This record gives sequence, C-alpha cells and structure tokens, in this order.
Amino acid sequence: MEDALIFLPKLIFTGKELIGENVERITRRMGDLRDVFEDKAAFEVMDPNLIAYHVSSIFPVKEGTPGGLFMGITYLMPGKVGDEYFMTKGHFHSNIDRAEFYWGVEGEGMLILMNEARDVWAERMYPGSLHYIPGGIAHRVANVGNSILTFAASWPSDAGHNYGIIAREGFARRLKEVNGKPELI
Ligand code: S6P
Ligand code: ZN
Repeated sequence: MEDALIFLPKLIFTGKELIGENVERITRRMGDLRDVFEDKAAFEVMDPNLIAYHVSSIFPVKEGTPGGLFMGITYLMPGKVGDEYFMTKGHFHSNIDRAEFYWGVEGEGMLILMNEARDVWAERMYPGSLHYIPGGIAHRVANVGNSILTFAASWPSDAGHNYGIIAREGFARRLKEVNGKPELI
C-alpha cells in the first residue's frame, strides 16, 4: 500500500544541474547579443556562433499563471568584448513588481541591478551567494572570472520578461575591466 503513496522526485537538482523530463534548455550566442556590448568593433570580429550562455529551466505551470514558481540555471561563459565582460541580456519583469532570487553556484560574477530611476549598483556573486532581487529592478549578470559562472534563479510564474527597455536603453552603467578589476562605469 505504501508504494502507492511514496514517489520518486520528478526532478533532481545536483547542485549544478537540473535533471528531469521537462527541463527546457535555451542557448544564447554572441549573435543574439548584438545590442548588449558597447565596443561594436570588438563585437564585429567575434564569431556570432560563439556560445555566451545556456539556461536550463523548469516551468511547472504555464507561463503567466499567478501563484506558481519557475526555476532556472544559467551557465555564463568567461570572456570579454573589448573591456566589457560577457553578460546576460538583462531584463525587467513584465509584471514589474515581481521579485526573484538568484544564487551563485560556481565561478565569479557580478549581479548588476538598476531601478526604474536608472540608478545602477552591483553585488558580487560566488558559490553560495544569495541575492534577493526586489520587484521593479532590472537584473543582468556578468562573468568576471576565468571559468564558467553558474547561478540559479527562482521567479514567479507570472513575472514575464521585458527585454525591450534594456535592448533600447541599456543599463545606465557598464561593468568593465579596469586595471584588471571590475568597475561600474
Ligand atoms: C529569469 C531569470 C534567469 C534569466 C537568465 C538569462 O527571470 O532572470 O533565468 O532569464 O539568467 O538572462 P536573460 O536576461 O537573458 O533572460
Ligand atoms: Zn528575471
């Protein structure tokens, strides 16, 4: 009888990887990040097929459903375009008041945050760092190390993604390497 009540988990989180039937994986290549980096000359000589990041996500409910949660893991490659570190596109949530958790899994990164008044600040990411991103705050991550930066995220299923504002206007500051160290400029 007990067998009918006790099940194996449908998903495994190994600490670094999500494993399960419904894990959806997307890949972003340099060619998908055309508007992201400042140094266009450096960008143009890079291979547009070069992988910048993968995201593995689970969507237990339909996107837009109120009350559910999603989870994803991002694997961001090391590298720079000119003196700017490889980074994610970055977004506000479409339902702008929706929050999100990020946490560092491996590698060295910087979580870059911007409010609607366009004030920008950043938090260091490293294995075990935990970041609460309140609603109304745009977020993007840069890899400031020499190895893959892996971080996990969990966000509400009705958050949605607004990439448009960032694609058009960017963040008000850029994270660049200055004298070997990351600086918000
Ligand atoms: C989703 C969450 C992450 C990002 C991922 C890639 O709300 O913030 O899973 O989607 O890190 O970043 P971006 O900005 O390209 O979606
Ligand atoms: Zn988000």
